[in-house]
Amino acid sequence: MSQIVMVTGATSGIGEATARLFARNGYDLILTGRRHMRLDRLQAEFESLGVKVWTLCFDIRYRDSTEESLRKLPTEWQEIDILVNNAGLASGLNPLHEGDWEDWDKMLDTNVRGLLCVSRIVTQGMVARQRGHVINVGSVAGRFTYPNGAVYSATKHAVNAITQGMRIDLVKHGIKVSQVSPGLVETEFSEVRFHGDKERAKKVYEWLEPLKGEDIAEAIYWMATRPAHVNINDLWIMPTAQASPAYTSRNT
Ligand code: NDP
Ligand code: 8X3
Repeated sequence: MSQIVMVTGATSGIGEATARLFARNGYDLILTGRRHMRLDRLQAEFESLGVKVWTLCFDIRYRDSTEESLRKLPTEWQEIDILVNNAGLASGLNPLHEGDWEDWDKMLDTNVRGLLCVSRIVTQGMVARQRGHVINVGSVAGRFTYPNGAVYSATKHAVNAITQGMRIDLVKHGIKVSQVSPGLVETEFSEVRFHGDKERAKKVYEWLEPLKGEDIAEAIYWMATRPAHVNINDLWIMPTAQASPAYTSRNT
């Protein structure tokens, strides 16, 4: 029987690449995001590979709709084997004293509260079955803070703490908990961070070769396919041209 993988934030970037890699390898997929047309397109693409797909369109910031979507999963989709907690974003890049309340709410509600809500619900089923694997998408910003990134960084430090805490709480139930912590990955991340300013977003990846969503997808897939007795706690992955969040080497 094939395993069920749920990827939150599957409509672009790392989540989309992860979903595509699992689909190519024959896993059944639950895909989430807010952009339903993209979810429909991915569903059609993956089903053409012979893979079963269920899509859930909801905003992870709202607990009621998140809970409702997950609780309404048809019985045959409820036994999630692997949860990839990927949905997340940065919004704004400002010194703390100039921070925007809305940006802060978006980041805290998506990256921390949203991840917690999905994890609580999905791991209840994993505990009942005494098996499962949760893979959280953290960031190098979960270890280092960089100028103007205090709040995004705080949310990813929280993901790091939640990952460690979940691992402790779930170890006696045979559930694996892993984290992948990427550096610069060229996705829609910077466009979202700069509120749709494509030109400014492009500059983030100029004069160096950033990671691609596929690079992180490969790491996630590798973590998910280790033998039963092996858990990968955390993988830090940066482009060769990046030494820390704020230090890169650019060929200008
Ligand atoms: P993208 O912007 O390309 O993808 C973000 C995904 O998250 C989209 O599928 C989006 O779906 C989903 N998402 C965002 N907000 C919500 C929400 N409120 N409700 C539901 N889904 C939501 O960025 P990345 O692929 O780069 O980001 C994926 C993860 O990787 C994030 O957690 C990010 O913090 C992390 N990361 C990214 C790095 C980078 O350099 N790109 C580096 C380190 C970590 P939709 O808009 O359809 O809702
Ligand atoms: C995204 C990585 O360094 O651009 O989590 O904030 S960084």
